Amino acid sequence: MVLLAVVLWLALPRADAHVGSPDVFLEGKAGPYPLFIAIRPPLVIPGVAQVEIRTSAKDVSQVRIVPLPMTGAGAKFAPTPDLAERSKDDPQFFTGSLWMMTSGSWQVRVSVEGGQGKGELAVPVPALANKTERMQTGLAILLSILGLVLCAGAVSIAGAASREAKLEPGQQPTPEMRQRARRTMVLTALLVIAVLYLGNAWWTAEANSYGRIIYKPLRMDAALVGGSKLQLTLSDPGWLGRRVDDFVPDHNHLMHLYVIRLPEMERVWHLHPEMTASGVFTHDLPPMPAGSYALFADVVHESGLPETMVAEITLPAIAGKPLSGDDSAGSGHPLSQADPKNRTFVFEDGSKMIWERSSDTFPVKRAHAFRFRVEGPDGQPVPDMELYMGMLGHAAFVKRDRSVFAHVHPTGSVPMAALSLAQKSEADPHAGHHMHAMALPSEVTFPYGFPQPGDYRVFIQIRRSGKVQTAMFDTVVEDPNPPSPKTR
Ligand SMILES: [Cu+2]
Repeated sequence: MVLLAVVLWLALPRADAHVGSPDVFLEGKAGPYPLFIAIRPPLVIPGVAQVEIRTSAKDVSQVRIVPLPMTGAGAKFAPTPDLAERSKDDPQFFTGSLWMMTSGSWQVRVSVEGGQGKGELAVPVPALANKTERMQTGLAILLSILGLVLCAGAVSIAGAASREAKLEPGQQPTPEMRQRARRTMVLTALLVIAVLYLGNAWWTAEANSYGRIIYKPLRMDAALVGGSKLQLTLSDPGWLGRRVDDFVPDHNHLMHLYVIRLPEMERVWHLHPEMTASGVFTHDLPPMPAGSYALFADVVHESGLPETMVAEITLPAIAGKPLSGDDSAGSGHPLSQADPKNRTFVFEDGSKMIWERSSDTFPVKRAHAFRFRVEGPDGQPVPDMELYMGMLGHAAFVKRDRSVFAHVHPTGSVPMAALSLAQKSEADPHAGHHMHAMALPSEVTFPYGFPQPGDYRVFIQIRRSGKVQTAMFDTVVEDPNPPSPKTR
């Protein structure tokens, strides 16, 4: 019977605000203190989020953390913050864990005290129940055996009681007594089955009601209309009630769409469809070759909850309109020629982007500042970097099998729209990242951590002298404990 329950607790497919990348990475400032924050939200709600905070400031005396809903009354009344624990090995590294009690759009408020006074930074964290925890197989087998023993025991105790309870010591039961005992045992067995059946029904009802809060991303259906117009229709597959038209602009666009050519991922487009009807986004496609394309569309709800919708479309050759506005395109080598050791991407104009990394592979889940440097054909740092949609760069980390997609900025994996919602009190949440000076640095960093082992392609976009340039790199993310046959 416990086995039945185990079958009911099926793990559902994972889905996240990005795709397959639930952890939140943020680089920002709490007042004068620069922080690099990684938050790993729980996979089940209620559950515990793990918080890691690194600061480059040496004079931090304490760090406090507290979870709050992003919007509504709950956002105004903060409970008492917890003290984050300072690492014994590294005095600039703090960790903590926080309970997230309900599903939805949350923030973690980080307060720092130190030699330069106080500072605060709010980190948006989508808390989404992503799955039902599955019972461990060993435990399930053990409980099943114990359950069977218990049921058999109940039946045999009832039989023995009805057969022998009235016997004097030493006497043998009569055939009628044995007959009655058999009847009792049959009745008891029926009763036990009835109890198990009702218990199972109750369990199923509980599991189903939890199933309703398990996060399901918005559905996106892609179609080609009128020869060259892409139409994306959003619908809610049923998850806690959610609108398909309550989006807020994230660096001036309601939707950021990555179009990646399949299967080789050698072409990429970063487009910005407009909402032309409730839940319907359209865009005039640029010239594109016939083929299959993966679509990853980022939006941010009014509540600050970010979502990435996924679709695939097969297109004929599109004559299309030239790219305009913030739209951009890039091309590189096909995946079949991927070289994870290659750290240099050469642009058409002879300038290069260099991925500054100390090894060819990365450990899974480790928070890391990914650094890319741009140099001219002469090997000198380029002097003409510009902001592209308010950012020094845009990165997309995509696993080859497409089970991971994360659109990351120099501030981190949190969409700017959600970040500014969380820092309502501050005038400019990303002050440190908007460079006011004329010359921008010729390198860009992205805080991120690969969520799963596997082969990844990384797309980096920058803008120089009015032109967007796209670099492509490949890397391998290693599994520190590959699954052994013993642990499943
Ligand atoms: Cu971006």
